[in-house]
Amino acid sequence: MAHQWRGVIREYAERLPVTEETTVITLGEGGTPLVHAQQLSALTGSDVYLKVEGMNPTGSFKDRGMTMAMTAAVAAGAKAVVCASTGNTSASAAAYATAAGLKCVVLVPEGKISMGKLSQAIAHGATLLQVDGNFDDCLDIARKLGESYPVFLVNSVNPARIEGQKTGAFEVVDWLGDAPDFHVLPVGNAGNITAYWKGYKEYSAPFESITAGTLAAVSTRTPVMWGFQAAGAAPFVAGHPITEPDTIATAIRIGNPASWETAIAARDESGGVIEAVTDEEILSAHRWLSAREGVFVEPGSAAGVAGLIKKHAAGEVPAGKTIVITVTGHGLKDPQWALRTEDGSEVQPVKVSNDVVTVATALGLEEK
Ligand code: AN7
Repeated sequence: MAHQWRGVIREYAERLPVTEETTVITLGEGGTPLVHAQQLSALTGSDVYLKVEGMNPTGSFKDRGMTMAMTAAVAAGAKAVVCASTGNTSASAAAYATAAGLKCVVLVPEGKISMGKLSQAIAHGATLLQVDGNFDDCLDIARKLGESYPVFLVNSVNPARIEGQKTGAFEVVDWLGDAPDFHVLPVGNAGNITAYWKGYKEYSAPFESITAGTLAAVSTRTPVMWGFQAAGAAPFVAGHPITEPDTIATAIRIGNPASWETAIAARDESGGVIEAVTDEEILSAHRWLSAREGVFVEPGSAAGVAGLIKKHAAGEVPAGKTIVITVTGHGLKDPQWALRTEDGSEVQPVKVSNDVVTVATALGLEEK
């Protein structure tokens, strides 16, 4: 019989800090498709898969962490939650706070979040404040609010978020039967690279199960982690925080990542890299995904694919490997980019009169 996915907490309860008594706040997140990317596989000679996180309830990977953070907020007796966000965290926090019956405050950088994400936060009834500053300024304020005021912080500095997000790695291994050789993903605030690495490490070690005793490791290995930042917002490449991050990929327009040390650890322990891709490379990968793979993502989500294509061009992608790329958020979050052609002009749909012959002519079709 078909199995209804129960959300990441119930699916992975034993590996998360919850008990049977925990009140679980879920919208059914996780269980997202691992799509075989035919054209990227043909390009590289490796088996390339896309973990399509846009299929989560609010359209991004943030939901995996938010189910845990909101569950923790309820357990702590919180009445209100707060987050800073480039957009996706706020959309997710607003939805999960609604499901939990909590008030939600979101701080976003003025003018720098996409309309889809802004609309989600408003739709779910969050109190949204546009701060005259960037994401890093917003996070600074959110942390201070969490410390000194009666609001519960649900940014990824809250360890519950990382716990939830590590389930992405579990799903990849459960689906492939082992860890991939490489895991590629965009890096912004660096919570996700931290979480995936944690998940992969946990799955590669024996596990003390409460119900079943000591279980063997699920995977035989851990992947090499490859993270990619936008060139104008690449503090890990610079080696220090950036005060004025800038990129069209607003999701990852972050100059001072909160999970700095754990991201460096993921990179170094896995023998991986964190490198930069330009906005042009991001938009080109965005176009590749939609036009060649059939997967529509938001620009920031394409940074990992841009990185793989760039490294392939440099001769640095080995053939015959298994490569998973997390594409982090849905294309409908920020759809305007698809309507720009490669030379930067706007796509204009062709207008025709209401008549089959005119339409056939416009299509270059001849009558059979
Ligand atoms: C689509 O929503 O930081 O490196 O406030 O929305 O874990 O931060 C979003 C980040 C990648 C980077 N892709 O992940 C926020 C926020 C998308 C994103 C990232 C984000 P992290």
